[in-house]
Amino acid sequence: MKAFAAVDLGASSGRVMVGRVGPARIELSEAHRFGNEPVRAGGTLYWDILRLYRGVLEGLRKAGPVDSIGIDSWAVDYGFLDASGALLGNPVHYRDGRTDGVSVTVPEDRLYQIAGLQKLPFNTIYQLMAARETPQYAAAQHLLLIPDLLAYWLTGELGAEYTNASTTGLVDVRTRNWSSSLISELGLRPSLFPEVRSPGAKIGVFDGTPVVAVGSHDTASAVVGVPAAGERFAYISCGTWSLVGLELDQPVLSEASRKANFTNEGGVDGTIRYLRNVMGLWPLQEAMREWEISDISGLLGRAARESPLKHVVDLDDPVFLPPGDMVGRLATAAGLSRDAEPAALTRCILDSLALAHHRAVEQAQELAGRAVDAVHIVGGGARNALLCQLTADACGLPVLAGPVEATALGNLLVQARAAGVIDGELAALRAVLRETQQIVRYEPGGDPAAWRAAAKRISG
Ligand code: LFR
Repeated sequence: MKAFAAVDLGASSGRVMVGRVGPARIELSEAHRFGNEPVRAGGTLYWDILRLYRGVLEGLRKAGPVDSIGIDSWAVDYGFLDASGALLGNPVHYRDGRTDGVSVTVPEDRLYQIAGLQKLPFNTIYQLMAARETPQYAAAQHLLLIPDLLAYWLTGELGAEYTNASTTGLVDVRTRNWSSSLISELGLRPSLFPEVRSPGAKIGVFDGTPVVAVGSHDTASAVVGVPAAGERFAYISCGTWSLVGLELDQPVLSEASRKANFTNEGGVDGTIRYLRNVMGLWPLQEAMREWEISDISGLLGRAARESPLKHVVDLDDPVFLPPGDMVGRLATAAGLSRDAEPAALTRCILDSLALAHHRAVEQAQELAGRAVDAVHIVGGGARNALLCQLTADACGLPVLAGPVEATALGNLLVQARAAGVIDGELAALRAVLRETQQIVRYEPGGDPAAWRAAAKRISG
């Protein structure tokens, strides 16, 4: 058995996990967990990047000796380095309003043909359009996405890990490299973008320990951590976001796919993560923060007793994207009073999320021409039995829930393979998960006609 450290940064906390891995075994333990609280300063919402880096260092110290280190985080956000390698300002949070109303000169359909990405206002491409005129941009020599920035601080090596680079909107989905022509056409400097590296490549050394590229986009690692056999499955990586889709060999770049806002993000081993961002548990997390409720199991227990599908909202509506007054926005959309019972609003969120899951699972199958037999839910949402059951009911398909720690497991498995502990393709990595992880099966039930009627209510 060898030991590996997975640094996994999420929107609300960061962790360093240690995995002890053998050819058919993986044991996981948490070395350190630390908060990730964004800071609003001078009207801009920032990540507290040095606090995160301190958490990483502390976590690696607590993890003890390991054979390698891999880093993943959320996507799209970046820091600029100047010519001396110093960070130019704090990375801006993707939920900041600086991209509101920002557009690009290149038509959307051509962008889709090049990068294959869904249009999300916070994609790096739009953030760069907002940043292009700033003194920081003028002084910048390098752009590093968050995991690459942390890896740079650990090792001194510059680079852009492929799965995460694919979320910028500036990587060509076919060549899997930066599209210099698009970058120039947008009036950006191609020299800002460091060489692309693949999951499994060695980045450098920190304190004598190799740092290895993994699927550094957390969702890419989570998809590695889906314990599926075969290919007839959909996945939902469910946490702050629900990333809902399929694993494909080739991108789907049709006009119908673009209009349905499906993305073709780069996956580990050259796969395509064909998915859509669904609002996920973010509205519930925000509402709980506003209600000052921390006992989620009590709240879910009460929500389970509420009448089903009474109030539903379209969670794909970008109105729910930014932080602040989530309860008010949800209540207005649901036709509920602002002081509605938290259980009633929670039920509304979960019914609506299950509907949004179903819509994305359906559309992904249609657009990619691939039918599925089951839906895997991984990540924190796999713990939410009510959501898993509602998703099974809405989709009319079995839901296989778990592992909760898919992202860390995906990160660790790619490192273990790079170290020669496990051999083979994604299927071999997933076989280890099926052997070792607890997976809970939810059979579809409920009233299919009621779900269809509710879906109609939100689609107008
Ligand atoms: C999930 C995630 C999503 C990405 C969003 C913003 O943590 O990485 O895949 O769209 O965060 O980066």
